[in-house]
Amino acid sequence: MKLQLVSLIFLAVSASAHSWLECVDTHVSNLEAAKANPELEVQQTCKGYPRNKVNNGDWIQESKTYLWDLNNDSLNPDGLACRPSQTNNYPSGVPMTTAKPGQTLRLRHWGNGHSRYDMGSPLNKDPGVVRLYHRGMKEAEIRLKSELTEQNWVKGAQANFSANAVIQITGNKMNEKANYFDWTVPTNFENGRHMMVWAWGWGSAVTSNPPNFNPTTDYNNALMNSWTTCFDIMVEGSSATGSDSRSSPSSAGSHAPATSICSSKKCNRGGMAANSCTGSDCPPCWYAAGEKYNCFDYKDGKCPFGGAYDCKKNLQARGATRFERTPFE
Ligand SMILES: [Cu+2]
Repeated sequence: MKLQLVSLIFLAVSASAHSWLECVDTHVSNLEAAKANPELEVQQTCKGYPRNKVNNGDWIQESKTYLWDLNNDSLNPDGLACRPSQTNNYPSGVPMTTAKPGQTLRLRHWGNGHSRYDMGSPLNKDPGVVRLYHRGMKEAEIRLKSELTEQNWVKGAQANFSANAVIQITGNKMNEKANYFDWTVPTNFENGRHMMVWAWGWGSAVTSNPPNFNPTTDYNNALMNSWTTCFDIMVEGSSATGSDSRSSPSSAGSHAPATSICSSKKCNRGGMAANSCTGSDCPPCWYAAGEKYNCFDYKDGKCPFGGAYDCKKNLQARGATRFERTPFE
C-alpha cells in the first residue's frame, strides 16, 4: 500500500517538469569516474544547503513541499520568487553556505527526467539552463519573480541544465543520479550574507539557445524561468567593498559602468572609432563594449538600446534583451 502510494505520487509529480536545488556546496569525490561509469554510486557530501531544508533528503516530501512552481498562478498568486517557506532559516544539520570570493561552488539540482532532448519527459525539448540571480549587494532580498531579470542575473552564473551530470541509461530509461552546476563566487561580493535565487530557465515558452550561445556572457530572455530555489551565501575573506556586485569590473557588456565615465572616459560616437569624444561632450547613452564605450543620442526620448548607462539622467537603463543589444558588443 505504501509503495503504491509512493509510486502514484511519483507519477503525479513526474508528469510535469520540476526541479529544485538540492545542495549549494557539493563535494563529489568520484565525479569523473561516475560520469564515465554511471553504474557507480556517486560519492558526495553537502557542506551548504538552500534555505530551510526541513525535509532534506526526502525526495517525495520535497517534490510536494519544497520546490517552487514560479508560473503556477494558483500556487503563486503573488508572483513570489521564493516559496514562502524558503525563509532565511537554516535548521540544524542543513547549514547555510560559507564561501570566499573566487571559490567555486558545485551546486546540485535534480534532473527528474528532463536532462536529455532525446529521452525522458517531455521528449524533444531543450533541457534549458540553470542560472543565479542576486540583488547586487549583501542583505538584499529578491522578493518577486518579476525581479528575475537580466539586470539581476549574476553575469556568467549559468550552465546547461544537464551538461555536468551523472546519468545512468538502462534501455530507454534514464536515471539522473546527479546534475551539477559549478559556479565561482565573484570577487566583487563583499563580506556578509548574500541572498541568491537559483532558477531553471525552462518553461512552456521555452526555445533553444541560439547556436552561438555563450553561457558565460549571453542571457536568453526567451528561456522562461519556471522553477526556483532560494539560498544564501555567507561571504568571508573578501576585500570588496559595497559596490554593485552585478557590474563586475572585469566584465564588458550591458551592465552599469561607473558614473565617472560620464565625465572622463572616451567613447565612440555612434559606435564609430573615427568619431570619438570625451565625457560630457558625448551623446548621453553609453554602452560598454569590451574595454571601450560606444555612445548614442536618444531616440524618441530614450536610449536606443537596452542596457545603456544614461549620463544625462545618471541612471542605468534596464538590461538589454537578447534582441536589442547594441550592435557593437
Ligand atoms: Cu519534473
